[in-house]
Amino acid sequence: MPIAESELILNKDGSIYHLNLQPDHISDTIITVGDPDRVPSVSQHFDSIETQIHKREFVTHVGYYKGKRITVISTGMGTDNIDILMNELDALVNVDLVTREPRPLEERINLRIIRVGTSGSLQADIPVGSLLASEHAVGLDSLMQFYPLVETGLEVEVATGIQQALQLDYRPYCVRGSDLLREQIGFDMVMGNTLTCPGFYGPQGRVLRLDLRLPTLIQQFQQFRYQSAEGEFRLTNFEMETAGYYALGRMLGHEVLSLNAIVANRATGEFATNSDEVVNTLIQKTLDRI
Ligand code: R1P
Ligand code: URA
Repeated sequence: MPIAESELILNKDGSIYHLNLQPDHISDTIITVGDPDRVPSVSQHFDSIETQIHKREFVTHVGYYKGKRITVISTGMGTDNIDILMNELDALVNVDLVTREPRPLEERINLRIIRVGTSGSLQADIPVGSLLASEHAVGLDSLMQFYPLVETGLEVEVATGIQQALQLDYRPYCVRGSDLLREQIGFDMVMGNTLTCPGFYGPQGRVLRLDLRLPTLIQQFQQFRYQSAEGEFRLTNFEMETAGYYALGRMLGHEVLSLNAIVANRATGEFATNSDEVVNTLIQKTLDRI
């Protein structure tokens, strides 16, 4: 059955609705960033740029880095945008946009997707300026209320432990990212477990003028521990997309890694004075290792 026009929406030129891209814009390795202005910070290192396209917050440059074809795309903020990004990227490679039929299993393409983003550390021993690779992500957002994500026993136990510790009305979801990509690209970085929040202020425990429903949220996340056969699990950092990437990556069959430039430390109250430099170091390392 072809996918209906209302479900798989194409623009007049045949490009996919939000990303505004055609299948030949997609390389097998994709770097994603939140901030549209970070796309040129990545592509400035390319030997050549063959395509530049944008629509809304989705800015895309396609080019070559040391002979390797790379697509870099911005997503804006939040897992709602990651739902759009991951579904449309997957459709570009795994659905025939002319017949609107999903490709047969044996023709499916597995992408490698690497998020290069900023993040706030929860732990005093992970200072600003650190580079952190997310081993697991815990989603506090609602995206997985709408998909049948299968979690491992450990993931369910961690997520349930967090729900109980914070007395949340709902169970967060927990997903491990790509071990392969983490070992290849993040091998010398801090290994972390990332909390993906549906906001930057209240959901990350920031108080400006509004009181919080969970006033001790930061301390409870800092202190949360889960003992497993693999060792002690602790939560390390806050951001707003990783769990959505990891969950949709698992369900769609793509390898996904989230890399974090730590620009804030919520335990010490610091913000990096050189945040652009930290992000640029992460970009350079990522490009050299993919
Ligand atoms: C918040 O300032 C934004 O920064 C982080 C968060 O995940 C959120 O998107 O990532 P980016 O720097 O990639 O946008
Ligand atoms: N991005 C976030 O989501 N939180 C921070 O503290 C810093 C960057």
